Amino acid sequence: MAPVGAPSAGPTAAPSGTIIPLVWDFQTSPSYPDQTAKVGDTVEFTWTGFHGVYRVPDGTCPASYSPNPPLMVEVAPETSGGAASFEFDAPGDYFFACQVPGHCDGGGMIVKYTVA
Ligand SMILES: [Cu+2]
Repeated sequence: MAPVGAPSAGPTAAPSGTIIPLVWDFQTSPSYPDQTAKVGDTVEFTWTGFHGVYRVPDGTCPASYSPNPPLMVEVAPETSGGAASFEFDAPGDYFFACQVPGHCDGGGMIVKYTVA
């Protein structure tokens, strides 16, 4: 799981931004439409099939998935049903793909967030 929220600032600490839910599943259109978010927001992926979440460097489906921070990071391993969160801590473009073989290229499971 990716780090989420403020690091142990006390029981009253709350996320500074908005939680953005995203249903993470195969797309019938080529892929997800581009999304926007603000610094401090957290995208919350949820899925019911066999999927995972990987931060990838750009809008291209990688040929293979292996960690190479900060732009290649496993946000969540492949699991049958699950949830994962990622907080946007800086402006920029963020891309996430499903690392299950065929799900990015064949299933449209890649999404872009432009964070300002
Ligand atoms: Cu998948």
